[in-house]
Amino acid sequence: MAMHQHDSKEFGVEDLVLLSTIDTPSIVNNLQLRLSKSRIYTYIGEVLIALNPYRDLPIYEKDTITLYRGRAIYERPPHVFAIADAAYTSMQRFGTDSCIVISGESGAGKTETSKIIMKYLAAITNTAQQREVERVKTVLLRSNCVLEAMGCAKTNRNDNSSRFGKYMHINFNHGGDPIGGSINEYLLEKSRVVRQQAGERNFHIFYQMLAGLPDDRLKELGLTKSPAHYRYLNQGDSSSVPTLNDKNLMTEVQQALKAIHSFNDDITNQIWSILAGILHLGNLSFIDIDSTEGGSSVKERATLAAAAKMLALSEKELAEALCGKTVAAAGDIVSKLHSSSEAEYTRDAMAKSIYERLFSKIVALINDSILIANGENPNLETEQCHRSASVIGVLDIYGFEIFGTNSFEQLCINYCNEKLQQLFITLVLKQEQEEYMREGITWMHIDYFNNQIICDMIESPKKGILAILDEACASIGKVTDTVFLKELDKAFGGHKHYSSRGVNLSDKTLKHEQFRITHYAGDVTYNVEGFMDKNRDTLYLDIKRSLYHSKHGLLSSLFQDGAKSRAEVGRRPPTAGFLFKQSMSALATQLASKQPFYIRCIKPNDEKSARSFDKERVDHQVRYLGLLENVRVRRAGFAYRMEYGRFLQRYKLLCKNTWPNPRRGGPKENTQMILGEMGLVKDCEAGKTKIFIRSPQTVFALEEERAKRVVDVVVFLQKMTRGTF
Ligand code: AD9
Ligand code: MG
Repeated sequence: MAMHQHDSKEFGVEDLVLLSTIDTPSIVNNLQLRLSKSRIYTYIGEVLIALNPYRDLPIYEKDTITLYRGRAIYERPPHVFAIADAAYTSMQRFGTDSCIVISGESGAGKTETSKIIMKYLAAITNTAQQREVERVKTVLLRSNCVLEAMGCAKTNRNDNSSRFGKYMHINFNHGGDPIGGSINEYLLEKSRVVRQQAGERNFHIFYQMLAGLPDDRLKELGLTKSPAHYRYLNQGDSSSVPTLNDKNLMTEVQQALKAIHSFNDDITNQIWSILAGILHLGNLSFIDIDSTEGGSSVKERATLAAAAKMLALSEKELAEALCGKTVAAAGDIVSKLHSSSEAEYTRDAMAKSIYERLFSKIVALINDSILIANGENPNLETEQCHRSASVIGVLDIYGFEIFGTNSFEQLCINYCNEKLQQLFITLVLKQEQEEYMREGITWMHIDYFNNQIICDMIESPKKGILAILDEACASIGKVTDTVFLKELDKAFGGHKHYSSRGVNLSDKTLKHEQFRITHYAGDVTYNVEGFMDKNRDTLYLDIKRSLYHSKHGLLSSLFQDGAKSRAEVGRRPPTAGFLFKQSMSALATQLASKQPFYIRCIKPNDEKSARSFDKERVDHQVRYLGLLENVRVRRAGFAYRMEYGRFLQRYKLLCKNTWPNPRRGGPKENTQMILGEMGLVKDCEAGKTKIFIRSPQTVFALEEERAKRVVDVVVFLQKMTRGTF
């Protein structure tokens, strides 16, 4: 590590294992000191900690890229480029698939970090400027703004909060150039399409469309410029966000769509009309029909016409789909009319499902344009460059979050974060343990909080929260959210991480319809209301069928399942919770099969401020991210380790027998020779391929001595060239 003790006084240590006192306050102080000097990155071994600076720093330019290209992690100050380069190099050198897992709570900087990684990988590849590789790179980079427009929203935690999880796969050929890729998306928070809490917005794209489409286009779509006009956009009362320029972003989205060949003008226009249709739907309301049969009718006829036009349905078809449904009852198929509140529910279900499916379709279209079918990209010309040799995966998910009201979506999001934390624990510990074993060094066990217990509480088959929820949803009869809560109480009454009024009546911080989970990252109070409905996620077949029969090509393609026959009406599809659990488990398997690199993002304050450092908030994150344990495990007696070859290269000038070149022996012998000369042997242990160093002081001693000698060497060389020697 190119670092000196006096530097560390001024800027803090670059690797937390080098701290002289290992405790949480020292970690927090060190991070604070570094942030105050604009040094937002710090290591724990090869794990990168990234503080959100909440301002643009000039540290991602070309010259910085050059600085990090092809360098080992410890050769340069901590940086996300170093991690990206390590992932790339390990992939290229050893052909191993690697993945970069970015975690941290909402607003900590995951999405920004993932973009920086993509830019770095794009900048260092395709030096030969091959056309197809360039195209793949363009899609990989440009698709992001489309995904953000459709899948991010302003929340009370983050102006650009990811409301879906994203795992991006990039395929590289043997030459190390990106030749394809794919994006996996995880559970979009679709309830946002119809409902937003105070201070929050719907997905960016709606506001961008209203701000950015020319007036005549808006007119064709039947839209006005003002978000306040739409129920689906005005509930949060926060339609303009100072940090977002919706108009400019719309231009960017349009340009990006143009650059991705699977979106032609026709598809793009169809996307706008579907989105316009959703906004019109949101403005519909219903009145109860005063008759013995019950039922309801649409109040705003003009809005119905506008919605029907955008969705290419007749007004009658749309009204019927919203105001009634077909049900299977005792083997018979009967029609049932909706009350006005049922019709409102149906309207929202329709809007949510259209948006959700449109989002998945857009991801699929992006994937189409960079797909590697059977390991080959058909667009690539030459044989040697079209086979995928290896892969880098970048994971950017929604961060752990606590809102005023937390529902099923927050449970899924927080469960996803639990899974990642679990993976971090097993992989980081496993890797360390394996390294010590491989190198023949004795391993010392470190105690840490294992969140497996919380993962189990949520996902355990039959006994977990999601299983209990599924059971409640599958029961016949009047099972309500409250009944579901009672079941949870029964199952988790004595559980350390669970609480509710049912199990602890005296806890007045909870309401009767709430339960609390003590997550690894903090306590979250969930409101059970709507849990069952969101988990069931039923969309009446009538809705699917009418949208399938729409004349709107793209819309109809989203509802292929609407082609099913009436006989299939009664069949129950898998629940949202079940599907999410499955996708999380697949993701964990996927990540565990790769060489992982970790980036832990930290949010320095809740005010999105470039100047404030909220010690308590950072302290909390440091604790739950398990950074202290991470440092301890990493040190487990050895603060530092380096391959013999590297060590020799860096420190050979410290010993006359190795400078300028070793007289005899291999890197291992010469490493020991240097340590011997410096009197540091006692503090080190020799592994098979690496030297392990116990205390940070030894590294400082080596570095300081090296720095002195480097000056001597430079003076020596200068004298030599000037001939004054
Ligand atoms: V969420 O879980 O999706 O709600 P993220 O993704 O962790 O969250 P995001 O990357 O969106 O957070 O960062 C939030 C904001 O912090 C950004 O919009 C930037 O304004 C700011 N940010 C984050 N990282 C950086 C950075 N490296 N440089 C400058 C940054 N600004
Ligand atoms: Mg994000």
